Amino acid sequence: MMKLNWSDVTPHKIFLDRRKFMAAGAAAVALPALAGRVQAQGMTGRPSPLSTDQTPNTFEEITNYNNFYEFGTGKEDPARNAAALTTDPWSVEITGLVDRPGSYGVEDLAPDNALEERIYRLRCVEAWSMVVPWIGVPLASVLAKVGVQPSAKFVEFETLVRPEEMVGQQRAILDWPYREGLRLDEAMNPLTILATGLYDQPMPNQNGAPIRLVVPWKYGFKSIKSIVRINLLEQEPVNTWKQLQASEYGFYANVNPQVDHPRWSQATHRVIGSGLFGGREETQMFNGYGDQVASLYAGMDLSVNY
Ligand SMILES: Nc1nc2c(c(=O)[nH]1)N[C@H]1C(S)=C(S)[C@@H](COP(=O)(O)O)O[C@H]1N2
Ligand SMILES: [Mo]
Repeated sequence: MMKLNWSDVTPHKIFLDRRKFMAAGAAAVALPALAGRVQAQGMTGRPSPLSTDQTPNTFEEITNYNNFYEFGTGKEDPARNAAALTTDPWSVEITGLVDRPGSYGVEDLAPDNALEERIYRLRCVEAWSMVVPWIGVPLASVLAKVGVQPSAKFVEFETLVRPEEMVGQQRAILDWPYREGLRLDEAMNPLTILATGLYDQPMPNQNGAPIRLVVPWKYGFKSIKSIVRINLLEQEPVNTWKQLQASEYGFYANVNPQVDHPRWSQATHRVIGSGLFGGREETQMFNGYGDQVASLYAGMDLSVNY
C-alpha cells in the first residue's frame, strides 16, 4: 500500500482506494527522470470571441496541479512524471464512420495557421476550477477534414497506452486506455477544441501533450489527454469513469450545480490559486456556457443523464 498524505486524498482517489484497485498491482517501478525536455517553442493562436475575459491561472498553477492518472493519482504526480513521455513522433488514428480514415500527424490536424486561443474555465468533477488559456483548433474542423459519414452519431477518444513511459499505467488504477466520448453534436459545437498548447507554448506533457480534448461545459474528466485514436461510431461509447462507477460518473458529465455527486455537492467549487481558505464560488449551469450549449439538451432530464 502506498503512503498517502492529505493532498493525495482526492475524491476520485478515495473511491479507488475503497475499491482496493491497487491491491493486486505490480510494485511501482520508479522510472529514471528523463533529461532533455524539448525546448519550448512559441505558438500563437488568434484571439476568439469564445474566450472568457476572466484572468487565467498562472502557468505554474496550470502545470503543477493536474489530474492525469497515467502518471499517478496525486495532483503533483503528472508534473513530476510526465516528462518521460515521448510526444514526437505522434500520430492519431482516425477510424470508423469517416470517409478518410487513417493515421494523422498533429500538424495535419492542428496546423499552425489554424490555431486559436481559447481562454476557458475548467471545472473538475472534484469541485475545483481554473481558467486556462488553451491554443487549439475546433474539433469540428478536424471532423470536416476526415469526412464524417451520415450514420455516425458519436465520437470516441482514446489516450496512449505506454506503461514504460506512463508510470501510473504500471498498475490497474483504471482500465487503460483512458477513454472518452461525445455525442456528434457536442463534438461539432464551436466551443469543443483539440488543444495543442497553452500560454503560447506547446502543450506541457502533464496537460496532455501533444494533443488533447477540451470541452469547457463538461466536468474535466471528459477532456481526455494525449489522444491517439478518434473513432466515429453509431452507438454511445463507454467512457472510463462511467465504466468504473456509473452511479457517480455519467456519459454526459455536464457541469450542473443542481445535480450533486453522490458523495459531495456540486453547488460550489474551490478556485485554484485563490488561497487555501478563501476562493469558493458558485458553480454555474454548464460551467457558464449555457448560451452556447443548453439547446443541445432541450427536453432531456439532466438528473437522469448526468
Ligand atoms: N488521459 C487522461 N485524460 C484526462 C485525465 C486522466 O487521468 N487521463 N484526467 C481528467 C481530469 S479528471 C481533469 S480535471 C482534466 C485536468 O486537465 P489539466 O490537468 O490540464 O488541468 O484532465 C482530464 N483528462
Ligand atoms: Mo477532473
